[in-house]
Amino acid sequence: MKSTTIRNTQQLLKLNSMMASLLSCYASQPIKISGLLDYLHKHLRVNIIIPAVTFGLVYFLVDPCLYHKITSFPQTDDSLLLYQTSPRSSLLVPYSLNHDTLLKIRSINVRKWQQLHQYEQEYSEMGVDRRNNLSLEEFFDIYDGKWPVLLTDVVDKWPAYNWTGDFLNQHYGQEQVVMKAIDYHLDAAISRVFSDAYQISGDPLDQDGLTNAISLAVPLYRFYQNTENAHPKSWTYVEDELFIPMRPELRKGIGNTEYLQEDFFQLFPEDLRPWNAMLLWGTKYSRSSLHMDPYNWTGTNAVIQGHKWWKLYPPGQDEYLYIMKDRRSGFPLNCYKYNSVVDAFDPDLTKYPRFKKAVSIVFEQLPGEILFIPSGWFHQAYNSEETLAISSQVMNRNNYRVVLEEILKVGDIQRDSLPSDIDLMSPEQQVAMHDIAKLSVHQI
Ligand SMILES: *[C@@H]1O[C@H](CO)[C@@H](O)[C@H](O)[C@H]1NC(C)=O
Ligand SMILES: *[C@@H]1O[C@H](CO)[C@@H](O)[C@H](O)[C@H]1NC(C)=O
Ligand SMILES: *[C@@H]1O[C@H](CO)[C@@H](O)[C@H](O)[C@H]1NC(C)=O
Ligand SMILES: O=C(O)CCC(=O)C(=O)O
Repeated sequence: MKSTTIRNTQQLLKLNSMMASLLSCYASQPIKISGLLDYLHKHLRVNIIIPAVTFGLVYFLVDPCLYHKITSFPQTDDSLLLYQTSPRSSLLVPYSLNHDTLLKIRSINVRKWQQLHQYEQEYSEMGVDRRNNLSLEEFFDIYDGKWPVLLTDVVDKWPAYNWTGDFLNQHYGQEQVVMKAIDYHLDAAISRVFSDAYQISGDPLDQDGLTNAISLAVPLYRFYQNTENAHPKSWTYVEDELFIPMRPELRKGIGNTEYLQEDFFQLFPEDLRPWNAMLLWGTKYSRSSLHMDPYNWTGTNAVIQGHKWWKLYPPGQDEYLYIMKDRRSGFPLNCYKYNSVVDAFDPDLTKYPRFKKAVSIVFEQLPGEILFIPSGWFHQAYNSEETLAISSQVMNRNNYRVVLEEILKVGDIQRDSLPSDIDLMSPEQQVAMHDIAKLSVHQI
């Protein structure tokens, strides 16, 4: 029998994975730490001695994937209890993200990182932190899937950080792009300025809450010629998902980012995988709609040039946001589309009074910064000057459950077509099972 005395945090952290697998054996009942230690002793033949002084740290041992099961940590001497809410969340039953639980997990992790940093680190609870040299572990613990963050030392390493409007116009001016246009006197102005445009969509209902918007396909130079002509109620915005991915020389301009390396979307068959480098080039005053990203994924937005203002709404405020009902993305692997009818940067509070109650965090993003928007947060961007940016997304350990639920919820894949042992599989295996999506989609 091995005997180990835990003397410091480092050693405690090493026990992490062992404790995690043990905890998963104990669904839905409170566990006494002493019970766990007995278990370790009996089944794994290890004797772990945890001196009282480190005892309070035991809760750091729990694997992040299991945190969602734990709702509170009453911390008293040796009867430290780990309360678990429910058996491991099952793909076979409906699920929805619980922001309060995520905040609890975050606050536990905050204590862990403050101890590791000798309490120097401040974490914002009302706004957004700007971070550099952030370790992957701290990123996953504190921010990813839980709270937005701006990283300041990622984009400056991408060749794309050198892109300018001139460069894009010179090389791609004749190429077609998808552009949103807003104008008070829409038809006249748009057809005057963009005479060679063709309209992709002119139904204001399709424009996600922005008044008088249409979507056009135009040669890029047409947009570029008019970037100076923007007004608060008349502006244009290139929002093109395919422009960069279709051009390998541009795609190469976006660096591999360690924070985006774990991406389960790559496990989807290629024709179901979302495009992951959207060109966002807007004039002053241009903006996105207030929306949730497809599959409620974790979105990223890298500003190359210009300044972007953001309003981000923590999850759980649907009742204040006037979300359009029954809309779908129409992607090969379909999902619901959650878009608000409210323009958060110019809200009509007479028409949408409940919107007053919605709580958001508001901040400015500077060139060279990349923003991570956690799963489940409604958001809207506003370009306070001409701004060039690239957005992307990720599915990883911290949000795959949300993404899979959004896929299952639409019903193109029948929940009961999933193998009954799917909950025993690793997250990667669970995601890869959605390959059967291909079959379902094509059969329908
Ligand atoms: C995705 O977002 C919508 C809109 O807020 C919400 O109703 C839904 O529950 C979310 N999905 C999950 C799986 O949490
Ligand atoms: C970045 O963080 C690591 C520890 O995570 C540290 O060793 C290194 O010195 C830091 N680098 C800079 C430039 O701050
Ligand atoms: C940007 O361009 C400058 C000048 O051509 C070059 O020195 C630099 O390495 C480039 N930066 C990146 C990230 O490619
Ligand atoms: O920069 C913007 O306009 C916001 C883009 C965005 O939110 C998105 O691509 O989902």
